[in-house]
Amino acid sequence: MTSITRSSVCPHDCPSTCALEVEVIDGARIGAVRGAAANSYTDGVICAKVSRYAERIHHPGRVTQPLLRTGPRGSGQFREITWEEALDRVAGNFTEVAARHGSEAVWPYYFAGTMGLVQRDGIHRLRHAMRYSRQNTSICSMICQAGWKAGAGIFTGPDPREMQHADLIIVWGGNPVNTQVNVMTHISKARKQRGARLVVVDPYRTGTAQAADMHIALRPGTDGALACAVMHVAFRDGYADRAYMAEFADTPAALEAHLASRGPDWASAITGLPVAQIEAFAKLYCATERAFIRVGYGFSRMRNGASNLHAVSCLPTVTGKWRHEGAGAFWNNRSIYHWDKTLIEGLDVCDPSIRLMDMSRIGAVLTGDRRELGDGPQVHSLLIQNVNPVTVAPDSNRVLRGFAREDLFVCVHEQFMTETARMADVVLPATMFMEHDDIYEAGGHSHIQIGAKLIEPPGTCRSNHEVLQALAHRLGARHPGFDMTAMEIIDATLKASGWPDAATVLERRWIDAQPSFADSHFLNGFGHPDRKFHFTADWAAIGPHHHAMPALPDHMAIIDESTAERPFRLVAAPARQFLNTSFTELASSRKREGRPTALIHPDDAARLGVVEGGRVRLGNAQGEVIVHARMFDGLQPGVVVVESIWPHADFEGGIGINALVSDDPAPPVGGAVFHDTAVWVRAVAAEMPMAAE
Ligand SMILES: Nc1nc2c(c(=O)[nH]1)N[C@H]1C(S)=C(S)[C@@H](COP(=O)(O)OP(=O)(O)OC[C@H]3O[C@@H](n4cnc5c(=O)[nH]c(N)nc54)[C@H](O)[C@@H]3O)O[C@H]1N2
Ligand SMILES: Nc1nc2c(c(=O)[nH]1)N[C@H]1C(S)=C(S)[C@@H](COP(=O)(O)OP(=O)(O)OC[C@H]3O[C@@H](n4cnc5c(=O)[nH]c(N)nc54)[C@H](O)[C@@H]3O)O[C@H]1N2
Ligand code: SF4
Ligand SMILES: [Mo]
Repeated sequence: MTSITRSSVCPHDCPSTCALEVEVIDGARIGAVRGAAANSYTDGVICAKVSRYAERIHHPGRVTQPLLRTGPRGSGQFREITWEEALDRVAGNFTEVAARHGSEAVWPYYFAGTMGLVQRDGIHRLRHAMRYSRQNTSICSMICQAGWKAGAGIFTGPDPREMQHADLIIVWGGNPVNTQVNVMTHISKARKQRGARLVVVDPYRTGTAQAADMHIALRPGTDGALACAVMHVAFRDGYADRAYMAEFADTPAALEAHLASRGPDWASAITGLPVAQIEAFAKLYCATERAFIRVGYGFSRMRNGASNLHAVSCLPTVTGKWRHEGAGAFWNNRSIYHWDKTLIEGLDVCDPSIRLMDMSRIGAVLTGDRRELGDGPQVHSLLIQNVNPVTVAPDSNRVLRGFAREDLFVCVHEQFMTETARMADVVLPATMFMEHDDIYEAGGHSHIQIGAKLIEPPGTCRSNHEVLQALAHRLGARHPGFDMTAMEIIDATLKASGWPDAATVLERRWIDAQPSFADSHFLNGFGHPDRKFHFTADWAAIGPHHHAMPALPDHMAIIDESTAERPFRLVAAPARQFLNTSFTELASSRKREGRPTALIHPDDAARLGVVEGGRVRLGNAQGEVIVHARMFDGLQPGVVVVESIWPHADFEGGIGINALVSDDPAPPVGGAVFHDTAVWVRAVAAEMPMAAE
């Protein structure tokens, strides 16, 4: 047996984009997977689920041959067919549907199951070349983007590695212990070396909150109110940096006047937090020069999420903290890479007049909602890569009704028989990241990396790029990108974007694209044309649904507020051992997660007759879900948490948590409101609690 260590990059949808060291055995199999110690962000640490990657890549359940549906849709009955037949069927359907209904009746649908730019985004090249319907890619970060852009105007910020130089770190609406473990690495350094304090703002006591010095367990969807109160205290108690604001902010006087009526008393009533805790938090923040706010995605998944995120991003501007090392706020670095994506995405053949539909509303799209379809044709054909919408998209019952349509043709290119693949007419087997070439940027740090193919895939798996090439050939789609290998596209894209070529990046292992201290701390100004940070958000410039949005930071009262009939606010936050629905196929991850579980406050449980381990039904107008209850006092009464995303099949009743989540698009540009749901909770009566698995 020979074993060598090769470099790779974690492709999963996680801001950490870890630099990996992979043991390759006999050139054919994967052994241990470790974090690269030499990468200053990864710092030798990766999450447990990826360290067990051999279990995923060599899993006996992988799809390895093209499959054709033979039974009723969703029955799981398929037979193996050749690639020739599979591709002919898919291309044949698309050609026929486009001829009969127009090209917009075909909807290529994708997301970030892999974050590699070539394999993830290449589907746009086929879309644009064929004039197929466009996709508003809203499901994950659209709401954050809108909120951050409104204030800072550009997607960068202080180097996340600077957290080690902070005296206070605030993890706001994120749970890095579960979702991006490397953040904890850098926080730990600050705590060890500087005695830094950690504050976590999260509706429930997550693993991250458990590790914190202060946990602010607010009601979901009320971060705008909390941020306003902190800024009110800054103005009230002399911590507002007026000189900084005079130079770097648009409307400080208007903000101060507006906040006068938004103090801790006002925020306490909205957030459910004690006034004393709000005061203590505000004081700690204001009085600490090196205060670093790590902005998570979680608190944006609300109808008022963009407004709340903007409010939080105002804090370091009011207090002038951006100027200091280890201080400011950081959400995402996507602006620093300045990619030229013409070749990857076929931007040169994109016609912006082609219909754009919201991916988070795929249930609405497939059931004929004219708000998405406009006056265009119904969607008759789907090509799906790197996403599992049957399980992950809002309003699962509607999504399932849409996928059940007999007149819909569905092609799913997948690694596993996901619940979406089960609904397909044709399933194509996909490679995993160590079986193809790709290039990666990082949202949560600043490195560009190439992950090269390390081993051959099982069976006849093909990469996304190869499938797109083969379909383009059959459909007559023309673009230079279809005639190049993935590595040729990587090389050309690097050069067109002003970076070193692929050979250089491979040799150096990564390029650190972090801007200078001055630029990332906005010492030369922010991303708007006036170079100022905007307290007064121009929502109309960001998206069409801006009418109800407050220009200045506020509590925007449009969340799915609890009522007498639906007295609980549900948060459906990510589980530690799964990554969205990836890793739900691993026995090891499933065992560690246990089973779908509702965390419920003991006072609520007592009132409802819910017992530890007992079954509870959660519901609203959209559906009902059954899970097991766990007593948990790390949240406010009236809040319930179900960690996700278990497949529907793991729920008694066969329908999972996203049945309860609404597909209302969040203002101003859309985005799914996964943690903004009011539900009722009932004990499932007259049945004995079942033992934990
Ligand atoms: N293990 C694991 N890792 C993952 C994922 C996964 O599913 N599992 N998913 C990946 C993906 S796609 C993404 S986008 C990232 C997301 O990673 P994060 O940025 O961590 O965002 P979320 O996971 O959506 O939610 C994080 C936290 O937000 C909290 N939250 C919910 N509502 C509110 C609120 O109103 N206010 C505040 N302050 N907090 C709130 C939730 O309780 C949760 O603890 O993680 C990635 N990493
Ligand atoms: N309840 C609830 N629902 C949520 C969320 C939540 O917090 N709570 N989070 C939401 C968020 S933030 C997101 S981003 C979405 C994510 O939802 P998804 O995008 O569906 O999640 P993933 O599991 O990351 O990836 C989807 C699929 O991509 C496949 N895949 C990976 N690499 C490749 C490849 O190279 N080629 C092909 N063809 N397939 C590949 C994987 O096998 C996997 O099945 O879920 C959303 N849904
Ligand atoms: S922390 Fe995120 S990027 Fe790093 S190995 Fe785990 S899933 Fe991949
Ligand atoms: Mo995401």
